[in-house]
Amino acid sequence: MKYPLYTLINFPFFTNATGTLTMFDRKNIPFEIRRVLIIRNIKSSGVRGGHTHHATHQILVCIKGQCDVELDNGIEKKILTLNDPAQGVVLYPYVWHTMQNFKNDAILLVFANTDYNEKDYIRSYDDFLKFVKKI
Ligand code: T46
Repeated sequence: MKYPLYTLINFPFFTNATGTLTMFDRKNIPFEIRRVLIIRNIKSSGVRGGHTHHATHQILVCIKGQCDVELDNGIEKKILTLNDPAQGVVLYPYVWHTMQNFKNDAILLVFANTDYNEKDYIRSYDDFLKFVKKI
């Protein structure tokens, strides 16, 4: 396997009497950010993702509510529950990822290291399995 199945990043946070501030700084982000996405208004029965990328690295953070992310490198699978705005999961290329079981008006924040390009996506699971055999 060229990439790990996933990596978790713990971001620093600071709580005082009036609230909590979480810092996403370049010391903790292992790539240069080219895009930031927010995914919100997600139906609890919704399923997002269901694809992978040729080149894009991303960090997925559930900044409100909760969701499950299933990670699959064609050999190994892992389901992580995300519900901590100070914890991000790195989504590597050629790791199929699917987000579901959204709770409490979940909001996802995603950092990506590429410009948007639909050609970078693999949206067919069968194609994904063919690619992972080659890398
Ligand atoms: C991912 C997960 C974690 C754009 O126009 N620009 C963009 O930068 C992106 C990411 C998407 N779009 C358009 C393409 C689709 O018409 O927004 C629409 C929804 O995209 P998608 O169905 O890919 O959304 P998700 O939530 O399934 O996946 C997103 C990211 O696309 C993807 O990179 O890994 O979040």
